[in-house]
Amino acid sequence: MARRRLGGPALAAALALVLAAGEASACARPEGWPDGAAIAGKLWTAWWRPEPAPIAVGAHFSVRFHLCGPPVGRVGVRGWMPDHRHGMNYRPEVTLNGLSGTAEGLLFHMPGRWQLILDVRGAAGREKLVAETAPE
Ligand SMILES: [Cu+2]
Repeated sequence: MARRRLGGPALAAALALVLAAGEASACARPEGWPDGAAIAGKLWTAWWRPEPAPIAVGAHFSVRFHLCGPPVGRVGVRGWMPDHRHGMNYRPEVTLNGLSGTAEGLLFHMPGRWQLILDVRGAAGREKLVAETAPE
């Protein structure tokens, strides 16, 4: 009977995947948040919520987010309408405080399907976290 040993780099990679999955699922909703949604990536998981909620067409809103994962150097936040292939007419300003942050000055100018995109960068890498949403 042939026996294969799982060891070395393969085992390390498998363990890293399991640990990453465990970390992502362990990313709890931030304390004090009444609601919010999570986007799970490979390196980071983000909780986010709009303020005010729900998002209204043609009205400015902010997005609060909290990330679980390795240290973050920069987070870009933008909106994208995949069906129309265009973004917003506004560039939000992001304030980052450790793994938490706020993006201000977002506006979805059309009804329909929008994606909220968090472009997260840190020493560990870069990841695009995409949430599906729609203004009411
Ligand atoms: Cu559009």
